[in-house]
Amino acid sequence: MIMAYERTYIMLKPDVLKRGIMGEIIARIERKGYSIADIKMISLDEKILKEHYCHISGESFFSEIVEYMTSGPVVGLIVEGEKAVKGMRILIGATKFEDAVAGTIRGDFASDTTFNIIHGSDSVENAEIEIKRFFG
Ligand code: DGI
Repeated sequence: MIMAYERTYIMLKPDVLKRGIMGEIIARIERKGYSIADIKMISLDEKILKEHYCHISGESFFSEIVEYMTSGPVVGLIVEGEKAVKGMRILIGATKFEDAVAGTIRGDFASDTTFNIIHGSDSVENAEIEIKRFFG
């Protein structure tokens, strides 16, 4: 069987630490069979957010995203496993609050589209860019 072992960049947004749900989120990632290759707490600033979220930096809600994402530390993770990029996106769930179904991380924990608690890279190429951006 051809295996597609990948790594992806996952970021637990500030309310994960504030709400004390980091353990539960990481447990779900591990239960799916992925491994945590690296982890660190990071304080973001507007400059790095404009880079990371360049595709939405012109949107009306962007200032709210910056305010949220700088409201406390985030936890950056490198997650590895079979087709981890797509698999993590499925486990994370939809971007919009109303579309995130029960059983996904956002579906079970997010309180709003802005406060959607977790980020996951959307392609293998972006995963490498984001890992470099946040882990150096
Ligand atoms: O890859 P995603 O995080 O699922 O989605 P994205 O890259 O399109 O957007 C980045 C983040 O921006 C997303 O996690 C939450 C926020 N966002 C996206 N669309 C909206 C939004 N926030 C608000 N308030 N309203 C939106 O329509």
